[in-house]
Amino acid sequence: MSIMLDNDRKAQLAHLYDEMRPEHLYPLWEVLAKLVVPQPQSPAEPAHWSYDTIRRHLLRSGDLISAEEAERRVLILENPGLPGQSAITPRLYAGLQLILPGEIAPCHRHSQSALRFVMEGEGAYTAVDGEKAFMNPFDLILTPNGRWHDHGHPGKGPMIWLDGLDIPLVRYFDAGFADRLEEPTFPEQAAPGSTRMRFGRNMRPVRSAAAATDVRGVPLFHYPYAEWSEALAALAGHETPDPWFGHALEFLNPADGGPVMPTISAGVRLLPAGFETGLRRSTEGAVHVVVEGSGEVEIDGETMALEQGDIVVAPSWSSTRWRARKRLGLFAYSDRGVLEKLNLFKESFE
Ligand code: 1HN
Repeated sequence: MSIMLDNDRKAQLAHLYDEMRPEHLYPLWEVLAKLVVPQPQSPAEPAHWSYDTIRRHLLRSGDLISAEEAERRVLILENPGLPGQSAITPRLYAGLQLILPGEIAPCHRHSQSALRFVMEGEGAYTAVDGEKAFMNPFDLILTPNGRWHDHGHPGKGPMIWLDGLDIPLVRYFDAGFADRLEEPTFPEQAAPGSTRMRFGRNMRPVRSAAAATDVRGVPLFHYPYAEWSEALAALAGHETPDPWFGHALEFLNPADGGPVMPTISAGVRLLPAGFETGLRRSTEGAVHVVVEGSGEVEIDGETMALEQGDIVVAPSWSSTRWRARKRLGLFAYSDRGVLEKLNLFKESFE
């Protein structure tokens, strides 16, 4: 409290506080300045994980525990400013998942929404309500909330992907439910690729059973690298890069033109070799993955080197600048869609 009080009033107030505490009453004027800050002061810190380091530890865990035993064999990327919270930002979770040939990760569903961004391997799938999406490097796959999902790996070699979920956000809303299917895998409901045929080309089915399927407003769940990289490369050949984003595209939910899921937005960008962005801040907390190339990122004055597969988190209102040494391809997911819906999205450019 910044107002000046004489000792007598201070003592009387302290006495009042003592008597109020058992009644669960607390004076706002003692905490107001902490509650209403002039700008965001995220408890999350900017942080960087090298893919080689994560991969080494993840493969070691693969020697010690099976995907089925673990339910999901995942190493959580824990923000150093949020210890014990299984959070990479105050609203988002990130983890790296490993599945080995012959393994399955059993079927379950929950209120949390998830995206998978494939880091390496091929031949594994995620099944969403019984439709398999076979995964290739840098594919984006969604498991929107409430949908049954299991993973399996009939192919060869380790398969690693990034899981991005809204776990801290759902925890904050006290809105989490989950259940396990009795069977380890959901019965096959549709041929792989069926949903992409219907919704993956900016079109939607007319008068078929699929048009009426309850998919809770998020029909499409597979955005292959082969398609998004082609779109981004074409764009890069035709426009001058934006000073802060380079060439950038957001993945859309074809049903409403909004973010891929209500709680998670996702996009990709390409910075030409030698390109340096301006400084940008925003209230979105974002997790970035290096898809190709190398360079560095400066977050709140701290410079971090970037190689393929590296993962970086830029918390709300951190000041971020990217530098591409070789042509730099990035994937990112964030809570931007949530902030926009709540009229809390704000950004500034320098
Ligand atoms: C989950 O369901 C998956 O389905 C991965 O692969 C990570 C982290 C927390 C809660 C649920 C998955 C998860 C998760």
